[in-house]
Amino acid sequence: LEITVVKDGGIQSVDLRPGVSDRRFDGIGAVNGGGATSVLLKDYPREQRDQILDLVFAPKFGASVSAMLVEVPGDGNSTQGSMPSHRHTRGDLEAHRGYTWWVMREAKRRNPALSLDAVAWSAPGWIGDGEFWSQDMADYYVSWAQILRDTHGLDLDAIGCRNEKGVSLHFAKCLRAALDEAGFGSVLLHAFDDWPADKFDFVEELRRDPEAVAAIDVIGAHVMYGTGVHAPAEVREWAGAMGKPIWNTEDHVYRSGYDCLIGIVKCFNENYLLSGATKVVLWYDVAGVYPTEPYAVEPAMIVAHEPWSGHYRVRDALWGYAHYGQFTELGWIYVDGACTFLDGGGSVVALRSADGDFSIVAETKDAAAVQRLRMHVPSDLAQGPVTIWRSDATEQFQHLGFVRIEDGTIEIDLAPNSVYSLSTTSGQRKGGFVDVPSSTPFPFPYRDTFAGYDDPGARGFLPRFTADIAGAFELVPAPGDVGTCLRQTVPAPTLSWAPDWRPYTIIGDGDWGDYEVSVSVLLEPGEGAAVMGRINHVGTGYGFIPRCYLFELTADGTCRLVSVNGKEDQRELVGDAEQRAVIAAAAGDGTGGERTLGKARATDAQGRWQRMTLRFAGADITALLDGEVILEAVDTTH
Ligand code: 147
Repeated sequence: LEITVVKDGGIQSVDLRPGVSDRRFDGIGAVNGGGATSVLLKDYPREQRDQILDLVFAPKFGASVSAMLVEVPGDGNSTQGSMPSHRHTRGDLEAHRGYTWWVMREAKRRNPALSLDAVAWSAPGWIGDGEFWSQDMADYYVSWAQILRDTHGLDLDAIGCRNEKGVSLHFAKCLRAALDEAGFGSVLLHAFDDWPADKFDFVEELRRDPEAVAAIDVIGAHVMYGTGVHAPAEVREWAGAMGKPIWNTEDHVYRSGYDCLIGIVKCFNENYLLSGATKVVLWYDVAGVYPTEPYAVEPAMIVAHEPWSGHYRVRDALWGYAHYGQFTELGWIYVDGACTFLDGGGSVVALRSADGDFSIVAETKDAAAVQRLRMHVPSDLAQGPVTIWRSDATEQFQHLGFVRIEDGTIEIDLAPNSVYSLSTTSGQRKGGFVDVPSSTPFPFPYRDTFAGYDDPGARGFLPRFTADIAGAFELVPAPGDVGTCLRQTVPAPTLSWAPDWRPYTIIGDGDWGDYEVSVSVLLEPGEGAAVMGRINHVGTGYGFIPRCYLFELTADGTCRLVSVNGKEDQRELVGDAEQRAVIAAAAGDGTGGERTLGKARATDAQGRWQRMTLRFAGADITALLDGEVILEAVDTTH
């Protein structure tokens, strides 16, 4: 391969001739999950739901991503919330539970070429009797992929071992064997999708283990953009020689406005230039979560907090994906002679199709002045007009027009802090919808009796507008044949990605102050239930102890009024194994910042429906049981 970077009179040249080491492009895209990120998306009116999905997945329309990575639901909290498992218990197997199947079907229906990748954050507690790296987990993955294939008609392209929880070569071998045996021989296995600075260290151990080398097809790692930690040269050389691509299975661009757009392009370019990563997915696609939940806005391309109104908002970020997504296809080849950093700040990545189309994506985030770029186009590439699309701080994803290739050369001036996509392909457009409903608050008063939920459709047995933070609150027939009720269906603590606390689900508006919330509950022996209110915090993403008031009733008749004060410092503690253990311990003792404001006894607490109510009026916090005040407190914490 010859890289020609000619500097003459301030012009930088790139050469589109193919080189011998040019790698296959495996896609750009986003993660769905790693948090219950689509929980409110499923509840949108069909029209707006379709619009949002079109904006992310439809080819040549919006972001037009080529790769999707989903969380394999595992009942445990995985940042914002939890997604219900297809196997709550060893004997359980449910092919329609949850909304991940639905969102994958919708994505793939819009773009049949979309690549589907999956990995688990959490897993049900029965797995491996508490050990994630187990045959149970390999079988769990396979049963999930079978449902995806056999019930939902979708083929997985790739799968990981576990999101960000260390290394087990033994597990990778088990999973490979289980996949092969079930007819998933062509599903690529990536490992180990971790993020600390030592995330590539396992490659050394891997190289000494031929069976593991055979099992793992792709070296996957997270978070390389802006960290200074890239795939080391030895890893790149070895992986290249072994024919194993390097993928960034989760990167982050936490920025607002246009800064996020250009950051995304820079992130994609730099992942290739610095790490040789041929697929990059960013966390995460659509913010179908409550604003009270962590990471509710910044990383997403679309903010969809309001299923009741249908209101949603497209962030500039989406057009960052579009600069790649509308100009490339899976299976294109990087043209290394035209992939480079720019002398005056910025970067260029070029890709070509098998039949001679090419696209160039450039960003000049760090440039101070205009730079002239000259591109040499060999005669075996398309010579047709080259379309140019640009984003800058003023206007995003704008069609500038066409340039001609003259004497095998194109020249273009790149303004600073701008993004350019050039291509011989056509059909790009800035898709969008004009009739997006305006924003309205959560309906008040609000009541749901869980009637009329006959079609599992997108919702997979979950009700409207609840967002499970941990556990799974599913629609089930109510005992005594009195319609439908909600039941928390996760029977044991999970192998949670975020340190475990207790199962809870939220609904409503975090800004409500004085109001009343009530729920009818039926307790069986040994059970308990609580109604929570003034929830203004549901954790940081690495711990999900809320800040709220909680009125709890257990089947033995114990009533408690509690103030829960989840610690703000959970986020700072992330990243250090020892500190993570401290958080886990704090949460695991069940106290997690809990302060009991009052205690009482109820008679007849089990075996009958009774109404639990929490009432807020300023500092007066009142708990009622079947309409009678049972506990009162004066407190101003929340
Ligand atoms: C990632 C998770 O995989 C996502 O589910 C989400 O929680 C995301 C939020 O930033 O983070 O996990 C990471 C945790 C810590 C780092 C990177 C990724 N880190 O400190 O670099």
